[in-house]
Amino acid sequence: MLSNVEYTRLMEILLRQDHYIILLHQNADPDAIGSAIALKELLKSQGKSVMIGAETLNNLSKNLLSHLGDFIVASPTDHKNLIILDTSTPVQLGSFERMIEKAEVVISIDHHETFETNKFKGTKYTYFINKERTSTAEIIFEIMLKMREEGLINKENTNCKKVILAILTGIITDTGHMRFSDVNTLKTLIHIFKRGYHISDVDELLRVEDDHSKKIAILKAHQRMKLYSVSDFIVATSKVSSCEALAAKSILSTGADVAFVGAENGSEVRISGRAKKIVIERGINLAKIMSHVAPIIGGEGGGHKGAAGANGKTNMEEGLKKCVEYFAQELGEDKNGESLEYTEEAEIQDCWSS
Ligand SMILES: [Mn+2]
Repeated sequence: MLSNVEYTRLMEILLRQDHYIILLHQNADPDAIGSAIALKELLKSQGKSVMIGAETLNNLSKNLLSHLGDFIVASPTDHKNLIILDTSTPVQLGSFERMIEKAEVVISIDHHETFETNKFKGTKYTYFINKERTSTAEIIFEIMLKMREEGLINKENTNCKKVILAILTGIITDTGHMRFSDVNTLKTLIHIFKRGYHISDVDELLRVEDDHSKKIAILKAHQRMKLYSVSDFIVATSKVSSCEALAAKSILSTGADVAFVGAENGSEVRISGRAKKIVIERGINLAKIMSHVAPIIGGEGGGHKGAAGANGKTNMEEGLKKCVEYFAQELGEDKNGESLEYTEEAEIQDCWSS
């Protein structure tokens, strides 16, 4: 927890300057960008002008930034007052690192181990490091609570909803969707929930949309699926023009135990296989199956037990059939050296045709 002494010292320093840039580590995650958006809003409420700088953002952060209607700068500016968030070493700032040397004020707020405090000793550096916290966003939330107690938040010109959603997203992602949360995380969440917010409010922000062609490939893979029963497993095959690995993975999540998806593109044929853990535990190795199938499509194959592929030039249909055949063989050999019989399930009935 941020002690009252620490908070007072932090506010004293923060309120001294009028212009700030908040700097984040490269490939900034939602904890970094969420903390930055929230702190920017809080300082704006005190009449400060604040920018956010980050060399790159990850996809979730881009989502969060555009959803909350904020923006960043991606290259160094001539600001002299820096607030560095969620970043344990200056190198992680990328091109922004060079701003530190010319800076007059450097404030680091973080929950990581160190911000190379030995290297940066001097009056211009101030550190608020709380490695007990599961996210930087929680530290920013504490600052918000204390500012509110002191009447430092002007409700009229502060977008509280934006602050809360930014902080909530940071907490959820940095705790691995609560898996690494602790008592303090939950205490923070109780405050947030009491204000009428819930985790589902940021669900949408945490979803990165696949692009159109990927969605089509996955849906078509499902549409063209053939199903086979092999022993007690459901094997699915399908074909697409691209994204075969993604499609195979997606078919597993739909319910199949094993999926083989082929892609044919001019003179190129690729087959991707995916299998669930229960299948691998029965001694199946997809890499082995793919190396058998590869000559049929005129190429090479390999990979891992549960995720493998083959690249070739021709015969995709035949290749897919062989995948199922070899799978049945491998499964059968495991028991008595003979191939298992396998049956193709009837086509999925169209609800309107009967
Ligand atoms: Mn973090």
